[in-house]
Amino acid sequence: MRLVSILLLALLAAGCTPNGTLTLFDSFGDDDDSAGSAADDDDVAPDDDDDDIAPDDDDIAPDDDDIAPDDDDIAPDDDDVVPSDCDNGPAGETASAAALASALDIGTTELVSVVGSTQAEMMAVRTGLGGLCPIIGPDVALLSTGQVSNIEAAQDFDYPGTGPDGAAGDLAELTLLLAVPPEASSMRFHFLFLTREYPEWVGGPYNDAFEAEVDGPAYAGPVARDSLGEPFSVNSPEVVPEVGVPNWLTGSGFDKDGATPWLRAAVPVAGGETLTLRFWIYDSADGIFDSAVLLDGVQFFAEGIDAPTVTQVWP
Ligand SMILES: [Ca+2]
Ligand SMILES: [Ca+2]
Ligand SMILES: [Ca+2]
Ligand SMILES: [Ca+2]
Repeated sequence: MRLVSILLLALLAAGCTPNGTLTLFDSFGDDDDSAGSAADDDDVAPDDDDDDIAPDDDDIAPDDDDIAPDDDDIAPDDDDVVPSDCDNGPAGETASAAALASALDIGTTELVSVVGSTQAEMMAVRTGLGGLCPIIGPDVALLSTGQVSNIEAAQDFDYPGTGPDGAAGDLAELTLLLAVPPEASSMRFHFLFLTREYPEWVGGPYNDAFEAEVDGPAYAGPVARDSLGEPFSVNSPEVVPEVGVPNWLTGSGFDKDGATPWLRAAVPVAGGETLTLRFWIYDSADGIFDSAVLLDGVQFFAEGIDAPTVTQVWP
């Protein structure tokens, strides 16, 4: 049995304040700034080249930078993907399944019913986790294979006696019955998977996983699969220690571990029908080294798609 690793984090004050989280999303803006910096670097090049042709080439680079924001504008909700602020409110609070549905930005006309994990301490509504901010609206839903109150302290939690090595009990889930708007042809939701199994147990048996499935008339089956076609786990290529944003996991409790960027799953839906959307996350092989998932922004769109997709939306 593995030793429980209790990582006592010194929560950096900057990482727990709006300023700290602003830093992260300023960094999102900094991506554009970085591109601008690159253009600035290019600006140096033309001077070195001291001919007219090179500056013309460099003019192309800023134009490329302009294209990136334009791409973001293509998806109407991507404008919402850049919150201006995120306040890491009080940690340690659990929440009802209904509160989680609200954090998922599901309208009252769309929510038929919601059922959460039997372990309330494995679910929470958060306004942020460390420097990670919501994608849509002021808050996110959090599911954990441990106690949500201990996440930022990197304290793993095993629910003993509930199955082999306790693993069977370390399951958190949220099941939503949704009424699809009549004009909708696709549904999207956003997720960010974090696991303390990274990197020690890559390729090992402790592949905690986040899964999602939809059961509806237009599509029934798994959604939110990784690039290998598998549930998101420590073995997913998308689980990484860094995404190019400094200190992106600072204060989350997963500082020394790995996570995915914010990803967006899309799935075909049938307008006017109802569907079941289920999220669940679980420890594998034993109940320790917890994993968690942030869920946000369940939205319907008129745009039709042929099959489920996953797209990175941040950074
Ligand atoms: Ca939200
Ligand atoms: Ca780890
Ligand atoms: Ca685990
Ligand atoms: Ca656990």
